[in-house]
Amino acid sequence: MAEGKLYLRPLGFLYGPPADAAIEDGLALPLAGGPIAFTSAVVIEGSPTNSHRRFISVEALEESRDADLGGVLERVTAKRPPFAGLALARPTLMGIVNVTPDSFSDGGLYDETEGAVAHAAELAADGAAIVDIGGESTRPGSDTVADDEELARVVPVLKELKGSPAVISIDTRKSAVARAAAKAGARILNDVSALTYDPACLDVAAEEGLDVVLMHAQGEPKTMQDNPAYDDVVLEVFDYLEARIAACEQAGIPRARIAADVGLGFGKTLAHNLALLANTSLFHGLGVPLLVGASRKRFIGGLGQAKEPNSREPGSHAAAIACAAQGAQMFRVHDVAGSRQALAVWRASVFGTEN
Ligand code: 7PJ
Repeated sequence: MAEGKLYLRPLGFLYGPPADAAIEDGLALPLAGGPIAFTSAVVIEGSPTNSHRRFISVEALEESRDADLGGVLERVTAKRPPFAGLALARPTLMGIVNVTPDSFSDGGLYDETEGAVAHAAELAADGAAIVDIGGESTRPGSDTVADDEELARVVPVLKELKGSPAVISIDTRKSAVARAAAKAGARILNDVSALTYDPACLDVAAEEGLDVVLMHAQGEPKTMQDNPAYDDVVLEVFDYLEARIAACEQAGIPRARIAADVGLGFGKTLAHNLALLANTSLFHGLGVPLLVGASRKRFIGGLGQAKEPNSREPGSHAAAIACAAQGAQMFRVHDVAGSRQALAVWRASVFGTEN
C-alpha cells in the first residue's frame, strides 16, 4: 500500500430531505457544510507518482476516523464562512466582463468603458452576485499587457461601478492593478496565477483586505497549451492549491477570504479537464469555497462540436451543473441569465422544492 498523504473524494450525493435524514442516521456527511450530503468516498493515499485508492462508505469512514483521515474529513465537511460577504448557500454566479480592445470598434477607450459598465450592470440585473472585470486576456496564446495599459482599461470601469449591487472582482495577475482596483472599490482579487506571477499581490491582498480566488495554471498563457503534462493532474492541482492557500495565510490573508479554482483549460488537455471536472468534490478537502470556470472553453467546443465560443452555452451549463452537483459553490460564466436558469431548474429538480 502506498504510504503518504490522504485525499478524500466524496461520492454518493444526496439532496434535500434524504440528505438530512441520512446525516441524522450517521449514514452521510454534509459536503462543505452545505445542503448536499455524501454517503461514500474514495480514499486516495500516496502522492501524484504513487497512489492507492480504496472505496469506503461514510459509516466505515466514521469508524476508521484516525488522526490523518480526521483532518481531511474536517476540511471536507466544515461549513464555509461567507466569501466576500456572499453566503454561498446556493450556486453563486460571477459574470465575466472583458475590457479588452474590440477589433470591430474604433471608438477608443471611452466606448470600451461605457460598454463594459453597461455589460456589468446587465449581468448584475440578470443575477450575477459578482462581476469579474478583466483587462488582460489570459486565453491560450495571449500576450501579456503592460501595467499602464491594463490600468487604463479597468480603473475607469471600476470607478463607474461604485454603488453597483454586485460584488466587484478584478481579474488580474499584477499587484499595481490589484492595488488600484481595491482603491476603486473591488472586493475580490481573481488571479489566474494564484498570486505567483507578481508575488507582491500577496501583500496587496493582505493590506487591502481583498478576498482572493486562487486558480491553478501550468505555464504561461502564451505557451501553456503546447504540451501540458502531469503525473496525476488531480492530486498535483490539489497539492498546488493547498500550498498557495498556505502561502496566502502566511502573508496575512485569512483562510476565510480564500476560494480555489482548478483552472480548466489553463495548461490542460481534454483528459486533464475531464479528470478535474469528475473529481470536483475532492477539492473540498482544501477547506475553502470552490469556483469553476468552464464557460465557453475550448474543451466544450471539442466535446460538443461547437466551434464558435458563443455556441457553447448548453455545454457550459452542463459542466456547471456537474460541478454544482458535487457541491461547487461559485461559477464564472458569460451567460448569467442562462446559467441562472439552468442551475435553478437543476437545483429545484434534485432538492424537490423551489427553495
Ligand atoms: C478563468 C479565469 C477561470 C478564474 C479566465 C476564459 C479565460 N479566472 N479567468 N477561472 N478563466 N478564476 O474566460 O476563457 O477559469 S480567462
